[in-house]
Amino acid sequence: MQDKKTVEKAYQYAKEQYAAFGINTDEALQKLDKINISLHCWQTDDVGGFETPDAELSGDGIQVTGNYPGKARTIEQLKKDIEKVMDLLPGKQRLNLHAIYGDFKGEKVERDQITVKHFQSWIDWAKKLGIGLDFNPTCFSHPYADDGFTLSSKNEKYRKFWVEHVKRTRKIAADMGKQLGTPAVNNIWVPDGSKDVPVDRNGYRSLLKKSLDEIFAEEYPKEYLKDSLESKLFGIGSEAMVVGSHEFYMGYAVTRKKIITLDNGHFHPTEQVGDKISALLQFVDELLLHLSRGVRWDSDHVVIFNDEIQLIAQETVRAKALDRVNIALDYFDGSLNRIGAYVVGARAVQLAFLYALLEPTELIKKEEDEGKNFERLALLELLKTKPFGAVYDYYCASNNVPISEDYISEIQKYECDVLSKR
Ligand code: RNT
Ligand code: ZN
Repeated sequence: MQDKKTVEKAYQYAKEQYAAFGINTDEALQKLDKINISLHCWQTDDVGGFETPDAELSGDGIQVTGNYPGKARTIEQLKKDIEKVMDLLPGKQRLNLHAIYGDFKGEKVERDQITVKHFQSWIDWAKKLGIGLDFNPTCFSHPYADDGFTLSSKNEKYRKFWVEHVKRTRKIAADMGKQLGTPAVNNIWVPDGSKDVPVDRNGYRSLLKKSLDEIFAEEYPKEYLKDSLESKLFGIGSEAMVVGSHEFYMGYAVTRKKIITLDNGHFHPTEQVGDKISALLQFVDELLLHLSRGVRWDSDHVVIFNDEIQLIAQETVRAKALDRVNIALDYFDGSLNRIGAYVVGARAVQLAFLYALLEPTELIKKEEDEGKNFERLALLELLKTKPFGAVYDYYCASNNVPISEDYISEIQKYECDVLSKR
């Protein structure tokens, strides 16, 4: 068990260390506290959803591996899990729902028929917790997506079906935003693509553009709804071509004033998503981050405090863009305690943003502007061993959430008392 007095002492030391660089740790924590991470509901149940009891994925682009016991099988279980996660995190977070997580009460509701009534119990719950909601159409795990195309489908019946689905998700998200007093981001990701070399890339892309224009024909107030678009380089079953590539959505978002989603598992491994932030922010108002961890061909491992996440956080903070960058998690790993997966990932994101907020950027920039490259490198290296962990521990202590390794035993207890009984 961590002792609060020791944490306090370590914080005082850390405070002095950062003050020597002109950084005020209290102010950094105040800024960190304003960051609300949108927790993806789908790590609780391996992207199953509640359309039918015990819904299973139909293997069309989203694949989860692992069979760790205790996944959420009902809305009540999911809520309980998310509440537990939130209890183990300092600060206030949001919840990110997918359309297949509606409260359908055992009824079969087609995706082109969903309305806000299927999400009202979520909204009521979010209101009770004082949190915001975000939303996503689910254009996968469905027979009409089995051939690999949804919004860019050449089958007009299917294309229309998906257009209607996405239109409805925007309406529902706007309602969530209105009722909760914080805009809901509705993020559109479609798996559309082909396993082998197509010859009509152009045809598919013009269909996707047409569908999106139909979907966005209706305007909603910005205070209720924010629309975002997520690209991908390749996926399982779409190795040769993804219709919604980065260039496609970048062009679309810039011309239509939409938000670009950057999922850091969706780019070539040598590309740095952190580098894209200041580039895109010159042309779009906002970004949405889907923080993830790509490993070889998989884009969805649990986030850890690695170089990639650090650069993303640094570049957001350095660009003074915390109010223009929406932050969400996106990974699914069924091979470990799922509550643990959230807490490790969300804390890694908080640590990365804290690390960035504790950077004396102006000081380093001065060296950079004067061409003092050694001094810049030295400062960046020195920061790596400064006691930012002590600052984070103090943040946890002042939020009355488990400090440092104490969350491990809390999660073990939850597994024993709750998860193992499912
Ligand atoms: C898939 C995308 C997308 C999904 C979620 C479930 O590659 O990253 O964001 O993970 O919609
Ligand atoms: Zn994503």
